[in-house]
Amino acid sequence: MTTENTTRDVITRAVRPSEDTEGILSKASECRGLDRNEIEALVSLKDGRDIERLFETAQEVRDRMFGNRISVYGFVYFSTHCRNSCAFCYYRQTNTGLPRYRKTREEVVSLSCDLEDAGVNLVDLTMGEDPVMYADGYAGLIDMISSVNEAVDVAIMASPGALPPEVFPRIREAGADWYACYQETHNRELFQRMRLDQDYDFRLSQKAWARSAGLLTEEGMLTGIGDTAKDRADSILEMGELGCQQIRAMTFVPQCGTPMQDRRPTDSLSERMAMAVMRLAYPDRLIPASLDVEGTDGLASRIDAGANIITSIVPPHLNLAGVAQHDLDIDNGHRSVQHIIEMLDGMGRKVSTNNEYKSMIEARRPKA
Ligand code: SAM
Ligand code: MD0
Ligand code: SF4
Repeated sequence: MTTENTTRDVITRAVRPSEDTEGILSKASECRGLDRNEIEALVSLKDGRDIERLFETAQEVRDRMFGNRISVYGFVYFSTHCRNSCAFCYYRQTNTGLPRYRKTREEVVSLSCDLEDAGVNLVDLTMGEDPVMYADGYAGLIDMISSVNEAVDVAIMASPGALPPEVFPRIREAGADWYACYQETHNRELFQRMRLDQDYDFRLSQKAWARSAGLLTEEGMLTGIGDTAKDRADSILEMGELGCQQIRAMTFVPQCGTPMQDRRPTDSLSERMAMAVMRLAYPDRLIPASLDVEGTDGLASRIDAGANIITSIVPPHLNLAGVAQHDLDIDNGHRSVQHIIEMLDGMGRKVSTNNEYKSMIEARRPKA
């Protein structure tokens, strides 16, 4: 028998009966990690009771690692201009006729201070690959990060798109703690259909370059883009093996004016199962529940999938957009820090203090 056959046999056997699921989950609940076949078996679960057990085990492991503390990230999408044309993204360059904005440094600093005062643990400075911010050797981007860093004491994440290697030390020196850049899929062929005209290896290398500069890194995958269970298992493994301290899944939300606008929206089950499997395979990683897919209605189910971070908190009435959900729950105040703190309270959970959050990231920060 070839190795390939053996592997396939193991996968088929592992996926089948619930006893096997229980076996995998009890190994996972002891934080002994998961191998490739076990990861694929768990993301492939179909039986409702098995899936419930998966979520319960993910919660147990999360609570053991992080107690009842959840950290909260404010989202500042400060420029919606972009030179790229990702097939899934509303802000792709060729989607003309939508209102775009670029906030000034003063606006971004003031927004970040407001988020800090409201109680976030981190400010995520996100933009499209905006040529204006990239001009003059990325001067606008670096200036934005260092201006926010001078004004706030909370952690900073930069989500500025793919950069050349030499820019990462400057991002770190400007004061960023984190660099986020999502591959979306680790299936090269699917990547090419999603991130049109972008280089797979260049994007994957971002995380290694960032880490060498002493930045914490976040990697992510999309579900509902034509991915199979095997693709999702591959992504979970690759994201873990890359050593990214924060890893995520988000369900694709179809966007008007894009080549994927007529795709049937999928529910969030695959996303939540992927999150739960990440939690079991990599117990100490930070895993976000994004409000950018189903708004606050989707919060509890993502906490129940093992998340320990809430992202895409957006203050109301400041004309800031989400990425996948441009306006859902923003101006009604549901994505405000205060409302999220109240929701967490109702779930018997507390927002991390900034000291707690800082010691959590210090323990994980790579050496430059
Ligand atoms: N422009 C930078 C980049 O692409 O890396 C940073 C921001 S980008 C807008 C952040 C992420 O939002 C993407 O990597 C993708 O995972 C997610 N996203 C964008 N459009 C989405 C959609 N329609 N549905 C779900 N997630 C989406
Ligand atoms: C989120 N809309 O967390 C944000 C975004 C970028 N670092 C994060 C995808 O859902
Ligand atoms: Fe631009 Fe990011 Fe949207 Fe791609 S996902 S089109 S890089 S903003």
